[in-house]
Amino acid sequence: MTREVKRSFCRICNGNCGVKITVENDRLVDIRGDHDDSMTLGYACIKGIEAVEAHYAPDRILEPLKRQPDGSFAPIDIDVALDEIAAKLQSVMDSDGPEAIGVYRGGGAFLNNAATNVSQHFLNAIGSPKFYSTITIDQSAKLISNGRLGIWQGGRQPFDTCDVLMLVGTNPLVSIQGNVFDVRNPNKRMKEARARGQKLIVIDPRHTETAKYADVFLQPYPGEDPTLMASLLHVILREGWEDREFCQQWVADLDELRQAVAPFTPEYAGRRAGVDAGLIETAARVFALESKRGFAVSGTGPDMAPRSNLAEHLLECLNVVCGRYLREGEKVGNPGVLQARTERKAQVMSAPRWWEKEGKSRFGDYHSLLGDMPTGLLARDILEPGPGQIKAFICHGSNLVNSVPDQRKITEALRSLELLVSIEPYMNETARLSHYIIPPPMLYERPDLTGFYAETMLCPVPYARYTDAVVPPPAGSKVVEDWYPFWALAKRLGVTLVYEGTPLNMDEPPTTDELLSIVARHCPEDWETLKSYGMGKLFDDYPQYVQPADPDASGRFTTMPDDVAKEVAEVASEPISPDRVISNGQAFEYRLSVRRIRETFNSIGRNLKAIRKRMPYNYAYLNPDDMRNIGVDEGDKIRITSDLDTIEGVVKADPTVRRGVVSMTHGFGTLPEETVYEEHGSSTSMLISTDRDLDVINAMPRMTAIPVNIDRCA
Ligand SMILES: Nc1nc2c(c(=O)[nH]1)N[C@H]1C(S)=C(S)[C@@H](COP(=O)(O)OP(=O)(O)OC[C@H]3O[C@@H](n4cnc5c(=O)[nH]c(N)nc54)[C@H](O)[C@@H]3O)O[C@H]1N2
Ligand SMILES: Nc1nc2c(c(=O)[nH]1)N[C@H]1C(S)=C(S)[C@@H](COP(=O)(O)OP(=O)(O)OC[C@H]3O[C@@H](n4cnc5c(=O)[nH]c(N)nc54)[C@H](O)[C@@H]3O)O[C@H]1N2
Ligand code: SF4
Ligand SMILES: [Mo]
Repeated sequence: MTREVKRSFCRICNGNCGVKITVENDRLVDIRGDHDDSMTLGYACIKGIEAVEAHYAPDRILEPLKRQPDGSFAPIDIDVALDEIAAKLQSVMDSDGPEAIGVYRGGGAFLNNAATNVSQHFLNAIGSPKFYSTITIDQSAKLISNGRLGIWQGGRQPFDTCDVLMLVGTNPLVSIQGNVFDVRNPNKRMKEARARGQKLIVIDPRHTETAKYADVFLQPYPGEDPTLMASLLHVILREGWEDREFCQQWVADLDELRQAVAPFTPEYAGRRAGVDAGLIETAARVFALESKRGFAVSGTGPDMAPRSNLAEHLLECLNVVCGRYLREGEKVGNPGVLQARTERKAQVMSAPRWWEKEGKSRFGDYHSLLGDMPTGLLARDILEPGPGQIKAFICHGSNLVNSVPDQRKITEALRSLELLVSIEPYMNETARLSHYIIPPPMLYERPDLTGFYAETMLCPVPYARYTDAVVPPPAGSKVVEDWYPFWALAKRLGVTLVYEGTPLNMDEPPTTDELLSIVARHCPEDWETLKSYGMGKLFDDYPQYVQPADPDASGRFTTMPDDVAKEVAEVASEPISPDRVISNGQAFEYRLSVRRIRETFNSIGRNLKAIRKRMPYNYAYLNPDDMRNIGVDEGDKIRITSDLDTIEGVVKADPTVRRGVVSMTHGFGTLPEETVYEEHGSSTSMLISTDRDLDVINAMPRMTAIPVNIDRCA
């Protein structure tokens, strides 16, 4: 028997925690946080530690499968499968054009550097615009806010130089969201930041793990961030706490902003959002007057609520009016290691409004956003006949049935496809609807890099690390790397795959290492040198400083363009009914609020025994006072009903949840007609319509602040 300890890093989420892995006879036997990792300092969460079970779970797929007429799956040789898939794609293209072929990039693809963009390269090669991903059901409000407001080219002030952070609807101590916090061992970084004197303002309907450290905590109803952000701006501009010099130079329309937020007094916003008006004043004071550096930033809370684009816009206006950006001569936190550096100048790029120049969706006044079609309309794009209807679809690393809102509709759409291919390691509900399943190696079975996607945003320092595969795939398995089906299909269709700008040789497949070396082509050191740093490297010998503005720099932030002004006015004219929400003509007493849990990553982890022992299903977390009102005890089963559908949940008493809110995570449940709560949990996506309540531009569905009623199951 051989037994050795190897080092690598986890890639289940963006944390990239360094790990020490015990390997016996080419099998993982133990994973733990690596205290010698200079970035993550020994941190690893339960998902990372339980990755051993994930690699050898009974529902893992180890060879390509084809669905049979009776619904069962039979093994198929990979080349035969790819021949059949290519033939079908060709016939769909011949009859309906390339736009009848779509792909989806899910979380499983994002955390795999060699394959992150390959599905998009494939669509480019065949000439189809039908690229869908999780982005437009996540935080694409941030892109729209940049697109309408403008972008400061110097970037954000680095985390460790901030004396204040305002975190709105994000819980980085659990979600490990790098764009809002330093998540390299987040608990430790939090304590360090507190010791440095960094102030923390948290706005969340739940008194979260992160909120426990807050100096100022606002606990609003979900869905009231536009009101709250407008009110914070109201106070700052009323008191003259804005950075006047910065605004004079870089903001085109401060008076329009001042006028637009005038109705949003703290008393009004407080009444509407259910928070104390005095706390709104305090939050504004701590952020704008008592601190000089730092930023306001959000997570999925505001970005999944109704009017997410407006919430995000007004939130970023806080940073604009306070001038909270890096200035000329200051050092950029992470200029990027793997990605090409961008020019950092102390000036504004005027609102680019990319979508106005991009393709439109087939439905309504919605657009693709930097190449991403709105996932809120994916089911319609599959179901509704007409030119451009999607007939064949490749799902890369996503559990669409559980993750796309409006579960019944997306399930119906996937079932109607002429061809559905899943590149997926598990027999989950989406795989079960597929005609072909192509299983890839799991994370410790392939070489990889720390994340290059949005690296300057997600990692606070310029760091990169390579890992080799730690173990081979299980003996006898026939898995292929995630990128391979795309290369092999392109070859069969007679097109060249242009990979990150580099046309690939279509005679011989590349190796994953070759692809990773293309990904790393901008690294200041060569590929072999980068690989040789076993524990990775902090590339701090190559600093970047913000350059002066161009002498004729004419870009300005636009805080109140007409579309934003119209949305603000609409919010101001809405009737206030804090404890009763009217949605599509019906009255509701509660709002379902989105949240992450430590034990699962979207739908990943539900299949593991160790996880289910701790988290048997997705609980409905309720405030004990509300439980008394409804007449339920902990452990009772309730029905949660929105204007679309009903799901079940088992109640967990949670005094950290504000009254009027039920806090529940997504990613549980299975096919709608098969769901047994005790076995699968339930899918909150069933409660979300994609036929109505979509936000402007990106068709973002209402995924939090969902009006619901609750009653006890008999
Ligand atoms: N363990 C774990 N980590 C994850 C994931 C996971 O599933 N599990 N998912 C990953 C993914 S895909 C993403 S996108 C990120 C998301 O990362 P985060 O955005 O940090 O996700 P959450 O931890 O759910 O934090 C969202 C917070 O918003 C609050 N909230 C809900 N509705 C509202 C609202 O209307 N307004 C305000 N102000 N707050 C609201 C919730 O109470 C919750 O505390 O996490 C990633 N990390
Ligand atoms: N109701 C509701 N819906 C939501 C959300 C919500 O908060 N509430 N959150 C939304 C957000 S922010 C996101 S990002 C999406 C996430 O949506 P998805 O990306 O669909 O999330 P997962 O369910 O984690 O699916 C990832 C899949 O990738 C597979 N996988 C893991 N590793 C690999 C790999 O190496 N290769 C391949 N090919 N596959 C792999 C996993 O087995 C899993 O099936 O969900 C969105 N949907
Ligand atoms: S936080 Fe957990 S899931 Fe994320 S990288 Fe670290 S160990 Fe993996
Ligand atoms: Mo996400």
